[in-house]
Amino acid sequence: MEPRGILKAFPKRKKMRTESDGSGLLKIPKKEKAEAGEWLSTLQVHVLPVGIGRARAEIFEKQIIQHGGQICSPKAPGITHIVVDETVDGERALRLLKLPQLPLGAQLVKSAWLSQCLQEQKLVDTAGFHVIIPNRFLNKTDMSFQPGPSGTSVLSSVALLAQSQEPHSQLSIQPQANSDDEDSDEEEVQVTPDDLEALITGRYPSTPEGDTEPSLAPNLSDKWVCAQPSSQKMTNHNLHITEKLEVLAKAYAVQGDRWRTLGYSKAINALKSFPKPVSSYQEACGIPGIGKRMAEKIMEIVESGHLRKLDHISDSVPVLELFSNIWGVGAKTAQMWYQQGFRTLEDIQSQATLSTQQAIGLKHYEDFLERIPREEAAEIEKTVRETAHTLNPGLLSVACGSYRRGKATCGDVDVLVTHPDGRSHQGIFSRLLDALRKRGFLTDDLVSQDDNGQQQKYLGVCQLPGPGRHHRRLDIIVVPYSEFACALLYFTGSAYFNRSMRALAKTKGMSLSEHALSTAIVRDGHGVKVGPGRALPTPTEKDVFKLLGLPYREPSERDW
Ligand code: DCP
Ligand code: MG
Ligand code: MN
Repeated sequence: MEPRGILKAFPKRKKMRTESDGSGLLKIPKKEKAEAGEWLSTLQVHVLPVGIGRARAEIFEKQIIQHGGQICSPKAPGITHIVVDETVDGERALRLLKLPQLPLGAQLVKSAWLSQCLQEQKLVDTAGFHVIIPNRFLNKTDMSFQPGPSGTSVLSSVALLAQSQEPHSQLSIQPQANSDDEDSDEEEVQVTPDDLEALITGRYPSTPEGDTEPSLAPNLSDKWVCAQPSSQKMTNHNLHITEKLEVLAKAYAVQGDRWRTLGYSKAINALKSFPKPVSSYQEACGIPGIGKRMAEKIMEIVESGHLRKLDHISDSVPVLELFSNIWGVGAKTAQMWYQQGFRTLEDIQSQATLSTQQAIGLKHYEDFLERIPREEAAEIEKTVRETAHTLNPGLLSVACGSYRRGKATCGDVDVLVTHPDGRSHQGIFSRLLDALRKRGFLTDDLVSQDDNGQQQKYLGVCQLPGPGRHHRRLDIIVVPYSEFACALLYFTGSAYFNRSMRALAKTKGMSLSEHALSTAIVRDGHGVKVGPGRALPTPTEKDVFKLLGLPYREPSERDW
């Protein structure tokens, strides 16, 4: 097996300069001093990650801190706002927060409020963003924070309340200061509100700049990945730079620093699509998505062929990457294991507590890291198809994902199953899996998901018969024929292509999912969906492209 990424890039580790801080992580930027930009300084916020997702919650928290606010526990005295996902109602929020009632002085608000604040770079009125709490959960002395019929804001009084109290610094998550750090990361990554928006809404613009204008511009093809054939992917004129930045990005990723990972990814994408090798500092700064600190790093590589920062990557990084490569293990678990003193897969095998999925991931560690030759992927798809045909010869089975995009090797095999009569797909899911198990083809199950509308999804492990066969990751989805085209489009990807297409749909007042392309989506003033819209008839993928005003792209041209 070919080792991946950091393992390969860093055969020998040098000692990390900032190791003494004991965190084992890359340096953390100094907290910016109080400035005019601290427009959230009156806030003490708790962000409930449920529904929002850990990544977004962390970005919210960092933004709050960056703009002078504080992050606190839900029970902290002086808490001003508890931010929850749109899908979480008041009662559930309190249950999840383990609060008997809303704390005195606190408001329970939807995350859209925070998004809006960050987007507008100011404290936005919470009116219209409150989460309704049943009366019995309200703090009796504090009924005022329930949105009144007039919808008037109580924000200013909350702000005053917060100001009148001592800061609860022990509760806030402050980035650690690193006083002797002359090479601080401040401003190194440029993450704009557009990036936040991209993360928040899943809208991902094709340009590194983050052109999110909802225009139907004639130069559509310049702006959207989904409008361009991937064969026209530009040559990367800055490979010598991006390959180094990618190592850093990966290091941040395995350390769970999604913020910097995002910033670096953005710069990398910008460099990759820049039409010439970057040769000056001014030129680098002029590229949208690249700030001064990043430009300095770029110039260091251009001028010296090296990036000193790479010499100071924590010793933990290759180990974290080793652990993160176990299927089902994320940055959090990897870090926990590192902190518990584990350094090798043998340590994990013998001492770590593993979930069922992680145990399967560990068992097939090497196999899962290896890409599947296209021919073998075809055999796997054929096995699924033939087994499906023993249940019903009319079933349609298509290998999607990277296979359908024509790649020479695939990370896994993604098989879509449906039936053209529109109903015979029903009940097939479990029968198909049973039949595949009976043949000894499926060896392990990772996820069986039944609750995605009418679609069912299975993630597991298979092995073709005969000697020397590896265990391979297999994904199967069973979908109703009415959703075939959108499911096929989704499952063919790439993921980046999908994000672009969904974002484009949104700008046209439509919504694209693995189920349907819908129109007349009703959104409130904050871009939050309030009505489901009407599913448009899309018998084929071509119809989806057409309805979005896009030229049709063959699967091989969607390989962004
Ligand atoms: N997908 C998506 N968004 C994600 C993950 C997946 O839209 N976050 C869609 C697009 C992918 C398809 O599902 O192409 C299959 O997912 P895979 O993870 O199997 O990705 P690929 O098949 O594209 O690549 P690989 O060769 O790594 O399997
Ligand atoms: Mg795949
Ligand atoms: Mn897959």
